[in-house]
Amino acid sequence: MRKLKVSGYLLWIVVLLLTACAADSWSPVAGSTELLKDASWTCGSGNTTKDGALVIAAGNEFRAYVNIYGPRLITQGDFGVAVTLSAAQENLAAFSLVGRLGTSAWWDQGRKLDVGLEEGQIIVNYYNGASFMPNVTQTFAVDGLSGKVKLELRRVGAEFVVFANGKEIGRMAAVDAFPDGFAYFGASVRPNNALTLYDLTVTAPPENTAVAVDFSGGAAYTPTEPPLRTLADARHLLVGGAVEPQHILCDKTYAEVLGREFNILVTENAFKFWPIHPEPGRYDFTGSDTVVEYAEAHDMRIRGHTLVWHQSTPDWINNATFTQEQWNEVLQEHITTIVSRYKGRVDYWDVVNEAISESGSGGLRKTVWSTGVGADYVDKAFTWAHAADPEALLFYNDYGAEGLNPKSDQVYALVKDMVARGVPIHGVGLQMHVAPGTAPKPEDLLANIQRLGALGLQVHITELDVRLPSNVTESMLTLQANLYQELLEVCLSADNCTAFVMWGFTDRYSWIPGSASGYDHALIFDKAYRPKPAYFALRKALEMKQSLGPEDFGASCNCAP
Ligand code: 9MR
Repeated sequence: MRKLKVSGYLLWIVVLLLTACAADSWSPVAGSTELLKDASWTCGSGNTTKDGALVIAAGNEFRAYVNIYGPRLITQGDFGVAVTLSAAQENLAAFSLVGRLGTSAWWDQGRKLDVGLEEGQIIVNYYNGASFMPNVTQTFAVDGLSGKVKLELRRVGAEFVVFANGKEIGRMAAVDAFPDGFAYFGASVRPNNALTLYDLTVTAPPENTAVAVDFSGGAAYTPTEPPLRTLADARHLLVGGAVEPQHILCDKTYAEVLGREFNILVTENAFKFWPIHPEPGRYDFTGSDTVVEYAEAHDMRIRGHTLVWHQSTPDWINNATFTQEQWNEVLQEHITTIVSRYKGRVDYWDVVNEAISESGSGGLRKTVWSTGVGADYVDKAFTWAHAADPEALLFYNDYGAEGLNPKSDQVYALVKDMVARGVPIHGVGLQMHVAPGTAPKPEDLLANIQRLGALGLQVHITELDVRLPSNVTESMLTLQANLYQELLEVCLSADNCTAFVMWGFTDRYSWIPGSASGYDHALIFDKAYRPKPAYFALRKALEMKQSLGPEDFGASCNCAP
């Protein structure tokens, strides 16, 4: 009898142990304990480390931080994310799993799940991309939360299960936060709060081997031989893309593809007034130096974009009440300082950008520069830039003036007049932000390039991208490839078309989704750095033995959808 009682107890102990083991049978996924050590957390983000912990702080604005350069979580089946964190608890501080990046704003069309602390409780917020307010919020009251808190969120079937300090504290319906099968890691921090992360691990039940941490960040670049730049060199052409310093510093694949494939780059934003000259008398060359040094290390030519533009100006310019003399001083000093610093290093400058009025019939656009400096500000800008670096080639750059139309006639008239008056101008940049169906006819593009050539001017295609609907199809990618090829063939067929530059090179980073809603996929590498049909189309154009002549264009046009 006594024996039976003892074995009964034993059985209970075994059952209890088994239950406990089952609850804890979730274990860290291979490599995931290294997650927080990845250099991407601090690269260019403003995050810091303190005693081995990562500190993600907000300034005086809400901070929605996403580690886009870092490892990603592959969200297949049941998985968990476990963190140890601390923060001021009255104010939101959460770790985030970002299933889709926002486009024009952090929340816009994004998907994000936040799990963190607010007002002494655990909070789960889900943003579905429709607004900056969460569309699902659930709070879990837990007694005595203080100091370091261990939080874990597990997706188990159709539910999220939330644990605090090792205990389950509640459940909620699992929202569709990861439609693409992966998530970036990040954090949401309210103003003046900071989230400290001590550890971060991905967990999974033993039966699920699909959940993983992808340390490649989703990059799948395999080089094609020879690189595009080798083919371009053979045709005496510069081929390149617009770049951002932070991507060069933080995204290894980006830096690899850029230097390998292209022989020229242009700064997408680093030389603009706002980042480079944010306050009177204060210049910040951090970004521009990064780009210039990278280009030099990779034997690439450099386009400096842009010295004078009415956009991306800081408030001290936007709200200035200078006299005309002061405006002249400010612009001359700005141009002289920047061009002198990069004398002999930046080969081409977009001195003035988009000065012709929108309609194409009204002459110069009314801007702070035309009203402040005066109607002759374009001439002055070129003259000041030339004085600072007489060897640099100086360009006027604009959009919508690629083919033959009223705006390109205006650009032509402007630069013809400048040439006639001896203003130091050497070229015209044709931006070329197009879609299949909106591109200039090849024969018009060629005629425009040639009439500029007759003035002794070079032409650069400066900002080419071919946007497609977000829900892209194979046939659209083929249309895109045809258009890329056709535009390059036109450039190759005109002696004075010396550079073919795209506004980026990978769909991973492009201004299109953020500004042309419903469009994406505009460049020649996809988001994983896989070359697209457009990449191979450019190779094809470069590999053709002979340039096409004017008679080859015009008979057919690939530009219709
Ligand atoms: O792509 C650029 C984007 O990141 C900036 O926010 C924006 C404002 O500075 O400028 C974009 O680049 C523009 C370029 O400087 C001039 N031509 C049009 C480009 C696309 O808007």
